[in-house]
Amino acid sequence: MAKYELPKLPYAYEALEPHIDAKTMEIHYSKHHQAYTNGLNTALESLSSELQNMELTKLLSSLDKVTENVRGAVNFHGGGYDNHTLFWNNMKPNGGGTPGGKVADAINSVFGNFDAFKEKFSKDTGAIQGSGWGWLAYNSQSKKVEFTTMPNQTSPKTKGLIPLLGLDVWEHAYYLKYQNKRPDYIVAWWNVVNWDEVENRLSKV
Ligand code: MN3
Repeated sequence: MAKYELPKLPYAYEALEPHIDAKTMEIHYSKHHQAYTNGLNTALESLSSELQNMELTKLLSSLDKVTENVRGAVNFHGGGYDNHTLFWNNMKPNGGGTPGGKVADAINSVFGNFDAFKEKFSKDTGAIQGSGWGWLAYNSQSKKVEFTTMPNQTSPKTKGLIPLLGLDVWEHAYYLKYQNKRPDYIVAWWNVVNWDEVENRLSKV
């Protein structure tokens, strides 16, 4: 059985300062993401070899095939592993601004304009009760992008959606710097969004 490994962080812990502080990045990546990685590997041990060798995206969208006693663990740790991998890469130093290209077109056609999208994403992600994520995702049925929130570590892939841009609003993602002020973290986060990566993901759907 292949073991998942913590993927390399594409920049240094302090690279997203002042918007996301180095200590938060260090703990988030080296402790939390590592824990999801370990949890996924442990959960996989009790699966059939067919499921063990299934590509993670496919596994997350086929949770009904996973026996009930480990389904929750695969959903949580598999989602956590995948979500964070996407998250590190959909941020970069000196990011932010507004998207161009296909992403701009896709957002404008659904939300009207970028500001309306940003407002909805910020407000609804900020309003998640407890832990979860806000996502811009591609729906291959409607062939449009959509905004969705997901609880805990559940991946948008479990709903057949292709994640394009994710925002982690678990307290571990912001509490050291922003304490209870989740909306301030969200405002700051837009400054590190890597729109080139979002464009890259959309070009592959
Ligand atoms: Mn997290």
